[in-house]
Amino acid sequence: MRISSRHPRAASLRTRAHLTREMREGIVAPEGLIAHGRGEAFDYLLGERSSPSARRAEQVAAAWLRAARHPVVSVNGNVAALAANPLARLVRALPTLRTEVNLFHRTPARAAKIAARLRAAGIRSVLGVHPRVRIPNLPSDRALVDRAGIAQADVCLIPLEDGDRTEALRALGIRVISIDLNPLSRTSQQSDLPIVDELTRALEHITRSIRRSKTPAVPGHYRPFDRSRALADATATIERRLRRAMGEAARAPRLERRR
Ligand code: PTJ
Repeated sequence: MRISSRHPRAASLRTRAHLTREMREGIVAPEGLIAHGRGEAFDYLLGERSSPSARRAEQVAAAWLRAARHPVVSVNGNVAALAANPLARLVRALPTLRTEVNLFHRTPARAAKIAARLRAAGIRSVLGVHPRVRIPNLPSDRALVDRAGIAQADVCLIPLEDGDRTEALRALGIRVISIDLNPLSRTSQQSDLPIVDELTRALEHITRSIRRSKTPAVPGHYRPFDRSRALADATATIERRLRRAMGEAARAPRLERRR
């Protein structure tokens, strides 16, 4: 399908078409399309831009990743399809960051395809294709982790995650940084550092902040972060935008009914 660049939602339509192709290729799970729709709805409510509060969270995330001894980013089908290149730039900016494929709807073939996609983007070492360790008390395949990756992580960046695993990672003492446009999701609510922003924007901001940092990080020293404030800021943004839209709707002239 040809998408006219004059269409007011051309970028959104292109992303949808891309994800649909990636679903047919076996990178994205069918459920990933639904997850994307949910994300888009929240991005719409948040104004489709990174709020000052999200930008602050992204700066602290950069500092935490730099301060970590074993930072790991967890990658699912949607993340590989939407952000393989931004992820590769992040890994180049922070070579200690390990990349691990971790899937909810796991098949060996899908894990291998996603790893190949990440390698093609320039990430040389991709973990999680043959995971041998299980996170305790987690029934889904997301419990399967790599011995050299999440199994020894101290800070884990988890974009588009589910709440159960966020809780399970925290129970292991891992600091969790989430990227999720829904401030009400269990992931955002459970995360140590919830970034309520769109995936590709968030990754670019974290990478930029890492590149700009001048002083070396002190391993194991983490800047404090007010997670409740970050979540309250995001819900306040949504509330403000909805109130404004309701005011505008009330002031708009009614269309005359044709008889
Ligand atoms: O590839 P798999 O098999 O691991 O499956 C991945 C999905 C995404 C299908 C799986 O993790 C899932 O079902 O996720 P959920 O529970 O739907 O959660 C996804 C969350 O990500 C939702 O809260 C969305 O609002 C959010 N989200 C979706 N797209 C984006 C996003 N957040 C930031 N940026 C996005 N582009």
